[in-house]
Amino acid sequence: MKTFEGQLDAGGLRFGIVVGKYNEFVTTRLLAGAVDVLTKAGAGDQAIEVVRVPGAFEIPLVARRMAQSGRFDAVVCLGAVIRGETSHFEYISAEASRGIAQAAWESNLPVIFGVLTTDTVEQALERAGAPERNKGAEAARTAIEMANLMKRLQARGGKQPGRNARRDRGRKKR
Ligand code: INI
Repeated sequence: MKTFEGQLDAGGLRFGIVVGKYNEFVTTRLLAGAVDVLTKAGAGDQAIEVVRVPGAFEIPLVARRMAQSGRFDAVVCLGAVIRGETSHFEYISAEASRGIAQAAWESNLPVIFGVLTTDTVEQALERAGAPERNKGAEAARTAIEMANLMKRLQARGGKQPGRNARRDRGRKKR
């Protein structure tokens, strides 16, 4: 039986990070956690590019653009959506998660969900603290593992779905 798994070695890999500025007191900690993991795993400073967006709702558009640029091996999405008094929370968190997943599908690249969705500020801070509980650090580890896994699967050969696989599905081959 053959088993494929991605290693936690970021050497030679390039990463895009999209981070929301909303609830910045949380997202700066997520960003620090992610950069720390990437750097310690061997990613050079030049191999990491950070783009700041207003809030979690804006993350998918930029994540997709970065993922489709061909300049990265994975894109890490970081944000903090904290439940308030209104249903705004539901819309933003649903769109962020759906859009991030879609960005991965449409670009055929790992686009990692590192967006906190919590009821309280305390819960958000708890998940943006120490490295072992930091959602940004976790997302970065996932990005490294997935980038390496995708490279392995690519090296194994076989037909890779194109960037526009979803659009092309059902189209007649000429
Ligand atoms: N954006 C967040 O990232 N987190 C939140 O908790 C949040 N809340 O609660 O409103 C939030 N709102 C802004 C949103 O992401 C967009 O930037 C805004 O709606 C403009 O499109």
